[in-house]
Amino acid sequence: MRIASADVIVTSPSRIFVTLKITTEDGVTGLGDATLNGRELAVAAYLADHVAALLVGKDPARIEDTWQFLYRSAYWRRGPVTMAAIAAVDMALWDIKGKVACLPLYQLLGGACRTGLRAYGHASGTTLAELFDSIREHLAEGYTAIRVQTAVPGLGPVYGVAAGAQVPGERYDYDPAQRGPQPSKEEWDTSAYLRHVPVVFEAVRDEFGPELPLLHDGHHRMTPIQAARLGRALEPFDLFWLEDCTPAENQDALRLVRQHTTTPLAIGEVFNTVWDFQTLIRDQLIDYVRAGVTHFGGVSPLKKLVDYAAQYQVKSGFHGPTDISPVGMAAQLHLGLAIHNFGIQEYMPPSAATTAVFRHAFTFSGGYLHPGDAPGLGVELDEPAAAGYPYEQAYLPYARLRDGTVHDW
Ligand code: EZ4
Ligand code: CO
Repeated sequence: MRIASADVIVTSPSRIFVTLKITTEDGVTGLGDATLNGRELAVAAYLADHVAALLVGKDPARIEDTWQFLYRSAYWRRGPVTMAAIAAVDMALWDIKGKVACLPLYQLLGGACRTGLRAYGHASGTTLAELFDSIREHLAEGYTAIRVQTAVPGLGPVYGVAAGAQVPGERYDYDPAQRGPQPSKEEWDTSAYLRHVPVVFEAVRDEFGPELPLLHDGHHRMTPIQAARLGRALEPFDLFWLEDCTPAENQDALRLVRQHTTTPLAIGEVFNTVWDFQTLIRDQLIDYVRAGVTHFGGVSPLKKLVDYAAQYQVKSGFHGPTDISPVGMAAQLHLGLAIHNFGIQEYMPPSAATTAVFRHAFTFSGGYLHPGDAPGLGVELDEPAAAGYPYEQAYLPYARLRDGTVHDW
């Protein structure tokens, strides 16, 4: 069996998704997610202009060899564009292998280690009352773990807080990218944030009790000593994790944070390879890896990462906002079901429009996700429906301090 074609589909139902479809000579198709929020067309061009022709005529069964060929033959390694492109190929080939074997991907990865994947949802509010309502809505939907983000007094819109009333059934949660030719500007003040977050968690614990697992995303905003201070201040409120407390480039920053706090630490949604995690895992500076299958080169390298992490009792917390398409989400749900050191899965339900384009076998019920038992990834792309949502430019916001200095968003 040989690969006959590789096509790139860009569609924008509720947000932009880039999908690779590989078709074999005997008509089996595999899907891969290549979505890179705010830089989608760069990955589409990488695939269409440089990778598609390299795949034609190759054996789709040789997943690891194809991965190594794309990673090493490009010479210029790593980076989000390259690794999202390779990820899409890897996922599509796993999808084909599963369909040929008539097995869901998790069976090829060793079979289920659990009955379902515990998910956490994103609660947010500009006021405590709004936040409490949002937490209650998530509990009513079945979530058993909740990420808590709020506005900061004195600042305008900030990361993680739903922008306003959402259309019921369309999207109930926060999608940071906004359509238009320019990224929107948000104001930021880390001192105001550090004063406010412990107040919020104390109020949430008072209202919801000690047992509900709570998470928080610092979104790369703090210096190491600021992160250490926040981690320590949050210890009485027993967080499941504090995520991305410092910018991702400097792995040693986490050493300083770790020396000061027992709040569990999660990092790495923007990481592209195991090398970004090497020191963090080996020196036991974190508790959860936040890599997502789409930005980490696919299922094959993510499996290697979690196997390495397992030696140090570090668990998975795969990145799962809606800028991972249903194809990418399905792929990492199969992996999460099959690994021993699964931690938790971030989940924002795809909108009705997205689900109509990407018909998926995975389910969310009673707070738990399951990839389903359809062969391969269990996602079918409705191409006519996808064509009804052409590309519309969108960018993530960015942040400036009060004096105008650009800050990590
Ligand atoms: O802001 O994926 O934990 N989740 C996150 C996400 C990121 C988006 C950026 O595209 O931090 O919501
Ligand atoms: Co995050």
